[in-house]
Order: sequence, then C-alpha cells, then structure tokens
Amino acid sequence: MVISRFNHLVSTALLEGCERCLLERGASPDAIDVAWVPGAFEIPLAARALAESGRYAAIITLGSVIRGGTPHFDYVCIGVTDGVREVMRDTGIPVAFGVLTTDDIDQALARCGGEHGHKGEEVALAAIEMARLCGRLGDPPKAGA
Ligand code: INI
Repeated sequence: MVISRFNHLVSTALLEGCERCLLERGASPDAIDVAWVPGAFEIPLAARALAESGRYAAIITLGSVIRGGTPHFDYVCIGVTDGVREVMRDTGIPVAFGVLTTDDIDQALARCGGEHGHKGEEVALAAIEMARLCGRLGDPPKAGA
C-alpha cells in the first residue's frame, strides 16, 4: 500500500478498513507493506517504486484530497490520478485507486465506514480481484508464437 499522511484522520480510517479487509480474505500480514508519503501528489512515485520492485501482486493507493479555496486541489487530483494510471499502464501491475477527492472532510469520512461505504475495503477487494485476474491471464503471447 502507498498512503498519504495529508488529512491523517481520513488516511488512517482508509488504512484500517483496507488492512482488515485484506486480512479477513486470507492475506498474510507479512505480505502487506505500507509506504507512507507526505501527500497524494507523491503517491505515484512510491507506487512506481513498489510496482517495479517485482515483489507485489498489486499496489493499493490510499489518501484524500479535500477541496480548498484555490485551484491547488485540481492539480493534486490530476497529478495523482494521471500518475497512478501511468504506473499501472507502464508496469502491468494492478494499482487500486483509493484516493478520495471530496469537497470537505465530512464527505471523506462518510466514505471511510460512514453512510457512503468504505473506500479502503472497496480498493482491497479490487486489488485482490485484479491480482488474481492478472495471475490467471499471465504474460500475453508474443506475436507469431
Ligand atoms: N495532499 C493531499 O494528499 N491532500 C490534500 O488535500 C492536499 N491539499 O489540499 O493541498 C495535499 N497537498 C499536498 C500535496 O499532495 C503534496 O504533498 C505537496 O504539494 C508537496 O509535493
């Protein structure tokens, strides 16, 4: 997992639900590593390092970007979404996107086990499903083989 320290209350709630869900579904605690980064903007760099290490069947990204009064929100959102998509495209390792982008902290908390479900659990399930699928699909055959 790669998780952003920014909006720490939200991050820890996402992490708790995500980790619980992975463990309930049989993941070994030893198989889960957590890399903290300062903010969502730094998530793609750490996700790429983990994906390229070859040690993980899937990467899970967690964090929250909360709208303020300036366009900063939009740039951080674009940076993290584009970056995460590029890591998945370039490495072929599934990267689950668990970065909330909300207008305020209440909207974020409502998605960490509140009335709008739990994004941490949702991305854990997505990561498990994609890791299994990619394991089944394997490397694509070479042209002409
Ligand atoms: N990072 C977040 O993860 N969430 C935010 O809401 C946020 N806001 O609002 O600014 C945020 N900014 C920091 C950014 O991700 C980088 O860490 C920073 O710009 C240093 O590169």
